[in-house]
Amino acid sequence: MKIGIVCHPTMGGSGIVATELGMALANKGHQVHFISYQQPTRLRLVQREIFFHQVEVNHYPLFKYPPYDIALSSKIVEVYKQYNLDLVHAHYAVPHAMACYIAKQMLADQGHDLPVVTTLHGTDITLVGKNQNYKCAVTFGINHSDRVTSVSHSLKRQTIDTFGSQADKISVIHNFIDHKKFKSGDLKRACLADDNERIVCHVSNLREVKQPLKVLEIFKGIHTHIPSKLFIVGSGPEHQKMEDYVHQHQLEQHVRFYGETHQIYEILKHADLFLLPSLQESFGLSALEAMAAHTPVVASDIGGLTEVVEPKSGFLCNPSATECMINYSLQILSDNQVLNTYKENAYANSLKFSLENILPKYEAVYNELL
Ligand code: GMT
Repeated sequence: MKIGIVCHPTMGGSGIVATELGMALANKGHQVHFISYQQPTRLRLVQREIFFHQVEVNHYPLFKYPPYDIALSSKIVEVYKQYNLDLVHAHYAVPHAMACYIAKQMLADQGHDLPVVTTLHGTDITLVGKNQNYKCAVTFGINHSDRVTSVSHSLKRQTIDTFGSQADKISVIHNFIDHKKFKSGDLKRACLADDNERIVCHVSNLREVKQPLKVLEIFKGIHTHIPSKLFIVGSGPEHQKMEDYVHQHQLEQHVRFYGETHQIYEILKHADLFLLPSLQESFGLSALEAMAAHTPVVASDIGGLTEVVEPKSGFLCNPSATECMINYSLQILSDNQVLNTYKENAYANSLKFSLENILPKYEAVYNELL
């Protein structure tokens, strides 16, 4: 198949899923065309069947907001015609579902049919999409996609509740992980922490919705009882507040900020615990990545996390329940045998979301449209 993938290219779950999906499809022999304003962060282009098409936006003094969506639609049309695409797959409804619809209509005008699949990732529904400024357009984009997939049952329910979408229009396809990624890398644990220390980890784009300051509070509670280090991977608007907290509580020797590193799998491989106290999380890809690296998870009991983190591979608490998260963390970290059991369970749980299990579900959706 010849598949166009439209995604947000920078760090963020939806772009990562789109990129990993595209690369996996190319590995299976499909031709994949990424269309975005920048090359997706995790995309490796050195493969015959992977193409990247950059959307250029012209700046003109008249435009306070350069019209990206129109440029994107035009680029989709151009790529469709040049490569004879079988379909286009939009990741994150805003603005991609609408841009794909416009491309579909432009092509229809010229006698072509471009099937559109839209995957809903989370904040495109729960935060941005339901905002009154976008809601009407997002509803339209979802309703006019040929197929819609959602990364969790929880997100599907929220989409139906918020946008009145038809239940049978949305297929749940959970996010996935390529377990082979954890087999490479030679970073030694001794480079990260002392033998007697536990390693706690958090990966996100450090926005308020992830409660990164709560991560620090929980870590402080853990560290009072068990010598440990906290590794923060990612960057975002809450970063400075986190640095201030670390300074105020004299945690400089114990908390390390790695920024947007590509060594995320190597770091996760050595972690003993992953914290994700988010206020909203339609899936929680970072929690799945942690579990695939044998790292148990303490997270919020909300959204898709309840589908991803099964009992025995971690604990879920109310997002505001700091003490609950500290206590469960201590329960996992206090005893080597308990920790090892949780590590094995976390890995076993992650296998349900393996690339091998999930990829055929996307291919089945595509096949229905051909
Ligand atoms: O919130 C983020 O980290 C970014 C956002 C995105 O779309 O890039 O993530 C959403 O999509 C991810 C991939 O499907 C999910 O794993 C995240 O749970 C989801 N984030 C939220 O729902 C807050």
